[in-house]
Amino acid sequence: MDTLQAITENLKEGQAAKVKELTQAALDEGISPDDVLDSGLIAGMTVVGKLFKENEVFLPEVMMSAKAMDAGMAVLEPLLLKSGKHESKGKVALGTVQGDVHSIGKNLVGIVLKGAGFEVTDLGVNTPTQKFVDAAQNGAQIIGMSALLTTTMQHMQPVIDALEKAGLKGRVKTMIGGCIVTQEYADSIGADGYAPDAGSAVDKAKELMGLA
Ligand code: B1M
Repeated sequence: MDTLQAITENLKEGQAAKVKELTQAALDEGISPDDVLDSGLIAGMTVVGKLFKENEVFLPEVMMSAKAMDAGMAVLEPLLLKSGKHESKGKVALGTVQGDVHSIGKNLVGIVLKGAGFEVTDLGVNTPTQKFVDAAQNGAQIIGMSALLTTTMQHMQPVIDALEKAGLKGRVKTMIGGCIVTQEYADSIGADGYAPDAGSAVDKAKELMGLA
């Protein structure tokens, strides 16, 4: 088994300390941070998601895997941020919508946006509509919303409506994402942008700031 496979396997087993150690080992072997992320950590979480859907693993195991993912991400974060020390490309406020506590994708998008030179404010998870509006009033140029549940994606539209009501819709752009969100859904609720993954979120944010 190579190191990336070992990361995937240990993430599946929820072995946080081992995932952390193997993430460092993969970097020491010369594997790029992007490959460790995609082919080690995200690959592992994808397997966990599939097993969860098929009722082969349950919530406690998924939570252990999420902790292991965080442990690996903590090793990668400084490297993913490295390229971001230039002048600000814009201010992004990022939150997981109300009722939703999934944080991993949102955190990853935040790290990659920071790495690309954006100033990112993390609004956290289970974020009420007003908190997004406050962030926009406090200078955020892009409001980013993440949702992973079909039941919580419905909280995205009220944020867009509230921004409009506060007279901010023209000045502030909205970007949405999460594994159940689609471009069609973004269009249907009047979001300015949608991104299927963290890399595309950077491209979309640049486009929304008129930098692309
Ligand atoms: Co939950 N969960 N979960 N879960 N969970 C999913 C999302 C699910 C698809 C699993 C399944 O059934 N296969 C399913 C949702 C089904 C649906 O609604 N259609 C589900 C469910 C049902 C639930 C609960 C309801 C289970 C229960 O209680 N019975 C519950 C809900 C809790 C709540 O939020 N109120 C729940 C709980 C949890 C845990 C707490 C155990 C844990 C989260 C821990 C944490 O985040 N700290 C968890 C996890 C880990 C998952 C899975 C397995 C993995 C999610 C993840 O982190 N993926 C997930 C199954 C899956 O996705 N395959 C599942 C890795 C991450 C890098 O990807 O988040 O998609 P992702 O982010 C990507 C893109 O989507 C995109 O970029 C990211 C990076 O590439 N992106 C954006 C995300 N946000 C973006 C924002 C942007 C742009 C791009 O712009 C702003």
